[in-house]
Amino acid sequence: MGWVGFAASLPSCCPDEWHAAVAHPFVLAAGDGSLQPSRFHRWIQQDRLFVIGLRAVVRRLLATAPATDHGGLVAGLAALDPELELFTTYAEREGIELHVPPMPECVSYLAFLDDVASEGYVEGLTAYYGCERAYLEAWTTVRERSRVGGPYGEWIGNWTSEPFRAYVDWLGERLDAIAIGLPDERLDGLRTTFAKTVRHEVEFWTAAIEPADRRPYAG
Ligand code: MP5
Repeated sequence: MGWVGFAASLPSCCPDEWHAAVAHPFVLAAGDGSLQPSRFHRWIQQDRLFVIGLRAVVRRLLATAPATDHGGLVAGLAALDPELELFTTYAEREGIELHVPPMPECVSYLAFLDDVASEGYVEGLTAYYGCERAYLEAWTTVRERSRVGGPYGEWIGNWTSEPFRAYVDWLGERLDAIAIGLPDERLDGLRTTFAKTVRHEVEFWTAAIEPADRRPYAG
């Protein structure tokens, strides 16, 4: 067996959380088209707010990034503009209200990412990598099962595109390049950060699929 890089090894350090995130009932139901539109709309509202917050997190990462990582992160930041457009045009088309307050799970996930980014670049990069890798893998899983032209196809396409996969792989390479020089205790801390990130992903999906009547704040 070949050498497995640090980034690639991270999911196997928290297998239960990872499985819960990448095979979450929300994303599986979105993939086979059985997800109720009201649940999907709720997630659209919240994920848009998440992406807006994520922009600020990436800017914070950029402030401490080594020169080698600037160009890639700037490109990643720029890719969020068309993604936000996709949210807006979809919401207009489907009549989804975008002026809603963020759900607590959105607020706490963003606060976590911001805290981690303020600890240091490699910590922030680990969490950002976990956030993006979880989306890539979750939507890739459902892509394989989804009906062509299902109701949520454009979203599946957004997070399974070749450029997106290449970006997530690049983040992993940058993480590996730094991790190789770190002591074991520090690597253990990064594994914990990754696992916490994945737990936030699970909580976000779960909050989006829970019945709206139990969660009045999301509109
Ligand atoms: C992503 C996302 C992926 N949109 N929402 C959550 C809750 N986690 C991860 O990030 P991006 O920047 O949209 O690819």
